[in-house]
Amino acid sequence: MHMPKATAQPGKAVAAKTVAIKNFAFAPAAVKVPVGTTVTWTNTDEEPHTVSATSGPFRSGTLMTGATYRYTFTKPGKYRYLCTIHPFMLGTVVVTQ
Ligand SMILES: [Cu+2]
Repeated sequence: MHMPKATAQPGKAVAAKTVAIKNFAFAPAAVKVPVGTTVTWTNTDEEPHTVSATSGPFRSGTLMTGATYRYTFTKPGKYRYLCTIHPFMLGTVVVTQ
């Protein structure tokens, strides 16, 4: 059986600086931005979520419906993050030089 690939593969970073939080997922789940970019997350769900780096510098606190969180990436690297309320929600920001 040949299954179609999911459109939002966490490993495939797309160029974007806005991330929606919807249906208990980050969309897109992986983004790639140049250093110095401010990334904005917006919670469009009815549930609260967080944007929390797994071993890194940013931590949004609880985002209620409609709330946004912004973080400016000043160092290149790969930043993994999750929602601490729903730890199955995973995302990645790749920051290029
Ligand atoms: Cu969540």
